[in-house]
Amino acid sequence: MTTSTDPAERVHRALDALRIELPSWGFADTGTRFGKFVQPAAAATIDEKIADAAEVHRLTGCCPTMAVHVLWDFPDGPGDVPRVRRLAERAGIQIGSINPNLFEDQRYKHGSLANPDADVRRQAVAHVLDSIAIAREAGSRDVVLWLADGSNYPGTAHIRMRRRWLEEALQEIHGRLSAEQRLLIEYKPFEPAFYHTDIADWGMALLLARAAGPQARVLVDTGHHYQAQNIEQIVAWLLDEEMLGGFHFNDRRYADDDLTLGSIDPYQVFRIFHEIALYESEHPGAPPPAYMIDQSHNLKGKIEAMIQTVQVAQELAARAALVDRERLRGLQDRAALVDAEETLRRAFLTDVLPWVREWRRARGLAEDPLAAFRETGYIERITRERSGRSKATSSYA
Ligand code: RM4
Ligand code: MN
Ligand code: MN
Repeated sequence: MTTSTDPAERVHRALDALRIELPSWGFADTGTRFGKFVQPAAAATIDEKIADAAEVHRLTGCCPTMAVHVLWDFPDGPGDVPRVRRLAERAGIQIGSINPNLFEDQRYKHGSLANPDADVRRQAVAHVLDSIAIAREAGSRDVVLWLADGSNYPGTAHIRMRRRWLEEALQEIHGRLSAEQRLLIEYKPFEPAFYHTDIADWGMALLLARAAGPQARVLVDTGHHYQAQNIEQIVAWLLDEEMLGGFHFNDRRYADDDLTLGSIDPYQVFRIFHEIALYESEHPGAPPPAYMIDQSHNLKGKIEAMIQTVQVAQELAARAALVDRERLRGLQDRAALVDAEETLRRAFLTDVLPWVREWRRARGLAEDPLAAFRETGYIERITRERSGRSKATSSYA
């Protein structure tokens, strides 16, 4: 298929197609297991998180949805959903993916959906079923499952039995999805479990998604890999299997650090976007993966960090759109190694900012969203409004 050679047009098209979901927990005070540095402007309620996410969307034009964490954002259960849904819509955004919480309750000490105790498994399933009901009520498509399940000491868990229990639970959960809903299964190699994790990598997540049913897909959190893992290859394989559901964007230097996307290895993010762009050019009409940010900044200003992350994603997706894929294909076939690599690298090194700015202007957006945010006085206003009032705990760390 022929692709435009005009770089501006390629960039504009890529940006038109890119939607990025913001995490509600990214606007709240979070920390590490050693402590929390609170920010007076941090959001404490779902109302405040919606206001902050809407502000990011207003400035960037590409973040129309906000992911929620059931326990932190709907502590009173489904009853609050219609109000929150209306609130989001009035603010110009929508409720995005729904994240059940299967890791905080004391009963999950030895796992949730893979717990050896059938009662605990039933309670965990019930929570996910409630979350599916919340998703339906909220008008959101994706339910994202991340499990802390695992064990800490060799010999203490029956690894294969836990897999069976997990499969059974996922099948039951899948059976409750409505036709337009999806179940996204997230993997993570370790932490909080330090000996074995029940869904430790993309292969396990893929097998479980297949066992769960046709509306289940794999979610790739970019921070949930070991140091040397080739994430773009995982992405390419999942695309090839039609099993890539979406992403949690962040970067990592050591483990699950939740650093800003592309702050450590922007080339990695570019290569991921390239694999997706390549696949999409070969499969026109294929549904795009859900792009979600999963970062909770302990030290950076939360809204600024989100705007910065969105910009990084846009710039790297724009660069990936510039790869001359037809030429690359020919070079690969001839094993023209240096020229093939240079084709990729040159696109990565292209300064796309002028075209990104042009795109923003053409869509009535601020050319420099971060500068525009600082001019609004929003942060000063919420700092005044929010400081001093007592904060309900609204996130995990
Ligand atoms: C995990 C994972 C999940 C997130 C939890 C709180 O590390 O990234 O996506 O929901 O943290
Ligand atoms: Mn995640
Ligand atoms: Mn994580």
